[in-house]
Amino acid sequence: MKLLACAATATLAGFSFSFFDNFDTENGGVSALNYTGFANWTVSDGSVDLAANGFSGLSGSGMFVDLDGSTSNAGKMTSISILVTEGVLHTFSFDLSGNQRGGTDDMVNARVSGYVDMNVQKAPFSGWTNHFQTFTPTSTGFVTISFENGGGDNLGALLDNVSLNPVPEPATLAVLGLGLAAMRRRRT
Ligand SMILES: [Ca+2]
Ligand SMILES: [Ca+2]
Ligand SMILES: [Ca+2]
Repeated sequence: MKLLACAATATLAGFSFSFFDNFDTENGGVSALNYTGFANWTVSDGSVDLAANGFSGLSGSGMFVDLDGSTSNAGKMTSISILVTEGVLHTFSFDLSGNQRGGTDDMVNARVSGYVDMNVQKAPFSGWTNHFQTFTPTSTGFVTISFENGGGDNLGALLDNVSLNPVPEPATLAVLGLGLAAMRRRRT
């Protein structure tokens, strides 16, 4: 029985992987057109720009991403692989701003492979807003996050603060696991 309790604890404490990126350490804090040097992302099918605080009057965001780069072909950003656990509620969240330069509304497709497929429309001069969706994986394994701006006028919606986390947070789950183990011990 004691062995079983330990196994339960280990499983619950195993939901420790989470993803967060605010882009603030990219490229030494310097803007870059058609940037591909991301720590956690690859860019395909076009380009994106890395933008710094002060870009088009935006402040307080550190670095962020213009989802339509400077090659007249908006790129697709795909994250590194992220481990998700079967049956555990996860929250996928990101901040998106209008392009702050004009033109038509931008349409952004945001995905977590296999689980989330969101389309967000951003008016050019709309400010930062948070978007999120929860999902429960049907199997334990790796997923990727992706963002793709429609069009190719070099004026893309702006992206920051991307996260994917289990709910509740890993620390809470570990405590829960310990509590469960204690309950089982008391029962024997
Ligand atoms: Ca940032
Ligand atoms: Ca651009
Ligand atoms: Ca655009």
